Amino acid sequence: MTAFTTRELEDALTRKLMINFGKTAEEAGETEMLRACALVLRDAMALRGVETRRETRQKEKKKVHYLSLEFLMGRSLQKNAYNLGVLPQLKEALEHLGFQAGDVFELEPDAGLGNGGLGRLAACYLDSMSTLEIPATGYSICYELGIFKQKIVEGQQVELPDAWKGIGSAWLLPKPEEARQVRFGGTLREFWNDGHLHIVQEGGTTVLAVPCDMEIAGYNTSHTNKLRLWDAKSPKPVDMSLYSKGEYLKATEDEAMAEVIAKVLYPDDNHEEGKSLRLKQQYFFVSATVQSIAEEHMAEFGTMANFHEKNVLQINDTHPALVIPELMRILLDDAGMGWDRAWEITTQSVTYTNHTVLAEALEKWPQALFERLLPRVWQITAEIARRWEEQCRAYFRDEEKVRDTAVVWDGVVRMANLCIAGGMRVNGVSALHSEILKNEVFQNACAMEPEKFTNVTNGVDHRRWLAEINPGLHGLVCDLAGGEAYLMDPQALGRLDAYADDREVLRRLSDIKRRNKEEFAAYAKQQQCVLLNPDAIFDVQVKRLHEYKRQLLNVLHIIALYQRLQDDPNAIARPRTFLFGAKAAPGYAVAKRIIRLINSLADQIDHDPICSGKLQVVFLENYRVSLAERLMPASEVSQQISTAGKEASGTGNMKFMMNGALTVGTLDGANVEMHDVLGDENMFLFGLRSNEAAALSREGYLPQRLYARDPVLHRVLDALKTGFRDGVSYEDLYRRLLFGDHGAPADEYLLLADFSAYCDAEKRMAEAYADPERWNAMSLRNIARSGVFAADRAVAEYADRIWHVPHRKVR
Ligand code: 26W
Repeated sequence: MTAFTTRELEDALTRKLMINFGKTAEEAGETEMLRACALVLRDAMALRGVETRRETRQKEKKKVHYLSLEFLMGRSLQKNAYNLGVLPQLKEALEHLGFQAGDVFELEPDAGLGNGGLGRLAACYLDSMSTLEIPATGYSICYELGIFKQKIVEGQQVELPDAWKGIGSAWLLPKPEEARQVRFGGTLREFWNDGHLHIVQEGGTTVLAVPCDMEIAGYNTSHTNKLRLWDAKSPKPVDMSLYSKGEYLKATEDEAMAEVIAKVLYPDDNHEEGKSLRLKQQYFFVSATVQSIAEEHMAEFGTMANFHEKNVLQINDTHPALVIPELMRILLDDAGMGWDRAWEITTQSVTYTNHTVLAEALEKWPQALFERLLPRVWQITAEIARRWEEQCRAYFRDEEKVRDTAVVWDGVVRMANLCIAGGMRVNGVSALHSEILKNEVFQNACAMEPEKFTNVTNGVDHRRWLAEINPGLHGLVCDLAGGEAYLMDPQALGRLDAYADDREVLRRLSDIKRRNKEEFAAYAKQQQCVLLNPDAIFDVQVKRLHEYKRQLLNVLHIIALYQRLQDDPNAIARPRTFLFGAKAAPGYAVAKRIIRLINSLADQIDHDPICSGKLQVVFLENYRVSLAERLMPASEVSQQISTAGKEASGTGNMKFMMNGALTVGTLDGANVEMHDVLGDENMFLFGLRSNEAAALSREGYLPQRLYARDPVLHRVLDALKTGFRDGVSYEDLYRRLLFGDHGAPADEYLLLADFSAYCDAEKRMAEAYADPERWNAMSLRNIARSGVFAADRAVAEYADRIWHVPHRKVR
């Protein structure tokens, strides 16, 4: 391994500054220094990447291709330096050259190429795949604009564009020589030649896909994978021919269409819009990816017959589902295979992970749009659908079930069913979620092919989410759990369990948390001009804003606390600070109203002297990876309160746990498995179980009765109607809960049903906090038992049970 010394880094940085910016270190600014750091590390990783790929080729290793429309990478400088083992040297080199390392790191924009959980999961898995020495590549779109930047103006969310590439592009290596053409529209012409039916697509438009590669270094290994981001360009030469034919308008139209494809990440999380540009994005990135994988395979093996033995294509939710017909197209039209052989190879190459059960997130495309945009892929999809339907009909002999499992029905293409038909495995992301997939959402398909369905519970990169962001806690873990071994063996965290009654250890743990809270308070003051009280319990809910995640339930409870304080100013023994961070999809009006409500309530409490030093609500602007990295180490309570059955897994819950926060939560997603290792005594569970919640929704639920019967709830809901000192009424939310609107049933996510149980859980939590020794012991056990939620464990499971690729061992 080429580990740099401080001196070597200083020299390399100095040279980079001169070569790229024509400046000495004294003349250079922080931004130039940041870029120089990125370029120096990129060079080192590129060399390792070449070596990794050479060895992969030479040993003919099987490769994993991880396709995702989202990779929420966050910042890379500290991470890469850490994985390369040069973080201390880099910091020192920067200081020697007259820079503050922290200030330089802070300038790096987040690569926000994702919405939330699904995108961040992909980023954590890239780290683990490199660290476990699995030959793997991630594929996505090189969006010009990532997830929008959120500003709060007069309590409301305003979206600003996130042009991250100005500095962020320093990590990217564009490879224009490896560009691929992706074709849209046109018509098909069929002809016979040499006894074969040939099909060619004529006319339409072509878009150039230019790869921009980002190297992904593993920890404690020289194994380096890459993330390949496709940029969309107009193929100028082709368009010039249109010009000469006089089709000026068409030529410019095509150019505009080409470049708009990679313009922006769709900011909708768990809500499918059915927009044609989104389908173009999906096919653009899928086609470029499959072409590049197939070409590389052909170059190496000269045949596609063994493609499935040397490649596995993992698709992150249904967004890249077009890989199935696209791989078929290449096997049929380019490799000249027959249907059955092509189908066998495809279905042994593709594997699908589902990340949501929300009906509105299930991707469906109008057949007419599909057919017009992707004529050949449509033909193949229709044939896949026809054969699958035949198979289902023969198996079920029940038209209702045939309809349910169909890939194409009533002029609609259903992507999840396409993935089930064309994939070798289908998995959910937590035990409960996978059970719901098998027994409910995909019940019929699962009856037909039960062996296809499995579970791999999510995990998070514990090197980033513990060691890197929480150096104090990392130090404690090293002292108690056998040094840095846990970095490669997350289950070693379990050794902390033995210290749960060691007062000295618990005191250290509590000091670390205290210092982290103070640091976060200083950051919040500097960023947002809010004064956080480090003596208060830091009670945190950060995640995308969605009704099923029930930020509104959290708010209802805070209003109840506030009203109690009005009646009795001594009602709260322990000061409490409730922190929220959440982006709402720009078109999700109710979510935006909830953000405004949080800000109205925060303002009310802020201006009420009774609350001073006792109760505080803060909405943290622009929640993103780099903010989460500062917040997790300072958090004490983790709010994971989704309606049971709705949150596929959650991964924030794991990050909080690793950093010693205690969970107030429902038995949903991976909270169930957290409960398995923690027991009732180390978390604060409450509320309906998923079967109970489903039954209640099914059997007709009457929130108005709860409103009539529970005086606390009654008063809280009335406060929504009245509003707060800013004069904004939230009668719309009040009505939505009690009466429903726009076809949504009253209180669809059962907030009122869980309200009193939630208040009780919060009360138990506050009582536990009042006993610091008990609290710190619980916190320590949370950290100790979080090893199972490391991404290394999850990726090893994928490798063993789904991808069938060897890997470096983790425990
Ligand atoms: C088509 C629009 C759309 C966009 C994004 C639909 C669905 C999505 C994602 C699947 C939403 C998502 O991020 N799901 C989250 O995935 C995480 C990783 O598995 C889970 O931990 C979360 O529970 C799940 O909500």
